[in-house]
Amino acid sequence: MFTRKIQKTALAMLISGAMAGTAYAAPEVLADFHGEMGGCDSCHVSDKGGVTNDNLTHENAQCVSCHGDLKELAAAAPKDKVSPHKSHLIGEIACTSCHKGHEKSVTYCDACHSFGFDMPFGGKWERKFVPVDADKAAQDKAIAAGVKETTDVVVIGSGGAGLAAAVSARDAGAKVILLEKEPIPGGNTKLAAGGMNAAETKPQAKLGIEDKKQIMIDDTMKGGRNINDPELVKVLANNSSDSIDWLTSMGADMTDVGRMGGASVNRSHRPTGGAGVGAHVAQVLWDNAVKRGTDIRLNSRVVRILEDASGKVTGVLVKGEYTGYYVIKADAVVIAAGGFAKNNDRVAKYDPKLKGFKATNHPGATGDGLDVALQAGAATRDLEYIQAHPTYSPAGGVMITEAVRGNGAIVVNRDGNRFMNEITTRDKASAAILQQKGESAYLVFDDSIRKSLKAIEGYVHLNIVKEGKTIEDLAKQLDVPAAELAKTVTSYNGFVKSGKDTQFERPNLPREIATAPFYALEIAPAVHHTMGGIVIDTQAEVKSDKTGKPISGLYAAGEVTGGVHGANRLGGNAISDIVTYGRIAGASAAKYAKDH
Ligand code: FAD
Ligand code: MEZ
Repeated sequence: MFTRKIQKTALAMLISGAMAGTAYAAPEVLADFHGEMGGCDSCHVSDKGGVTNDNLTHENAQCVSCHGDLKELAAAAPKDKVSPHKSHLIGEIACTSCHKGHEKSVTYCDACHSFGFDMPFGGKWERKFVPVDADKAAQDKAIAAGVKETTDVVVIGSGGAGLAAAVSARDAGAKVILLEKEPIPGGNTKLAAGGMNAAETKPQAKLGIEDKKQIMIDDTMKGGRNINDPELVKVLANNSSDSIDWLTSMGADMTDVGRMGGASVNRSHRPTGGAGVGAHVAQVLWDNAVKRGTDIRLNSRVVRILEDASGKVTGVLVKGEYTGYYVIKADAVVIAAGGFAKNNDRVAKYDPKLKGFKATNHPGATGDGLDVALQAGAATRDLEYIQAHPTYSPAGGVMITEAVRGNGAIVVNRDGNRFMNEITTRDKASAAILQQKGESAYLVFDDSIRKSLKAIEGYVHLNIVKEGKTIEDLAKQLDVPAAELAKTVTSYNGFVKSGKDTQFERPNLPREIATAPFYALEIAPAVHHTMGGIVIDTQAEVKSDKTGKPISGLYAAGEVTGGVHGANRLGGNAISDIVTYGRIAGASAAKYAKDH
């Protein structure tokens, strides 16, 4: 192994060589630089003829052996700056996710944010969407070459739905290969901030919250404008508290319970102190999938689902980023590839009003899952229903969780006035914001709200939150009329005291905005969730477009499916969906594999 000592020596040689006037070509990419130090062996096992797997396991171990692991690098970073090595991402982040050997390095963070890190040998973040069938001749050739590996169940996607499916399929005794196209696991799930909806749970009981599964069903149907599949909604609500118990039994902390838009009661579960739910749930599922021996492959894109002449699923065609195309034979396949909100061309095709909108999503949310399902003959529904999240921060490139409003923040326009019930459903909130001057607004809160929700610390850390000692001071920084903003806050605090918002009928009024300092940040709607997708039944079986019956061996769960959320998803219902239907899909796929 290339040790830290050798690295230091090589660096010293390079520096002293340069000082002694030795001519080295200026390194363009990391490989040039490492080539000077130790040749190909400093990164690769050269006698194996290149990389050994798409996770680049050996290559990443070399980086760590010289430079230290993420934790060590993060600990060494200056405390007052955003560190690229300290992030909300899950799993063991591979160095090669950002530091590329033979091409320009890029910070993965730039997919959402723009920190302007000084990346050695760095280039600009660019990502062009490549359709799954772009390379048909090479794909056909790989299929003709035959099966490379065999397993019981293939899971497509390492978000919450995929990881839950992998865990439950492993628990049912299946051999599982999980394929993830991105270098970083966790999909949109790792970004989820606000909570996971569940009714009649132990944490609710402990907090004295009275809820009923039937009320969760009614809220979900109403929020979805009653076009949801009612059977899928029943399974969602009726299994939601079991799903909280399941996560808890694997080590999750889901004890904080707050309110999301469109919910009649507090049922959005998250870790203590209101920390982000997604990174926590995804990490717990990841750890449990790893512990159970799931074969997880990153940089591995599924480009086709393979079927026999009768239409029964036989496996998948994978494109390994470094190893190329290969076929995995599998009895059952679970599609858990997420939605397509990050693919604006596709979003605009279904909803032209959203053309050019920013998105809150991770870069892999491009709709591959739908494409491979459509090729396999799956039925789809509700694709035209695409949700904008009302509070995205254009400055930070992040979604500001609804939980900030749930815990008491108000939304004001450039005149300093409220203009809506802050915790109405997202379709209504987004439409109201777009009607304001500048098509954006300000989220205003105080220090007691900040203290109630750990997620807010992330926004402060990103430097996107303005702070004022008084409301008037805050107004000045926002360039909003100070007297008007003060009047708005005083009147809102009156509603909190009386327990009734006579202006906009906001149903939850948790606390006054009265504890200095006061905070605000600019927010605007951004594409957030794609409600439509593959048609499934309550066992997560994928329905055929032709026959309306299940396609043998094909299952789907999570944002890639349609029907659970109808025309408009309620905040907190997606994490509930992916955990419950991920578990069901994994168990169904494992059972099918056993029986066939
Ligand atoms: P994802 O988590 O997106 O995972 C899908 C994975 O499949 C991705 O990693 C993707 O790269 C991979 N993939 C795609 N195509 C392929 C392919 N061809 N081959 C291999 N892999 C592939 N919901 C809530 O309920 N509560 C919240 O608080 C909440 N907050 C959110 C905050 C943000 C910023 C965002 C973006 C969403 C939030 N949501 C929330 C929504 C929720 O996070 C998602 O709907 C949910 O996590 C989707 O889970 P999933 O497993 O279906 O997909
Ligand atoms: O469900 C969501 O998308 C959600 C709760 C987002 C958020 O505002 O935190």
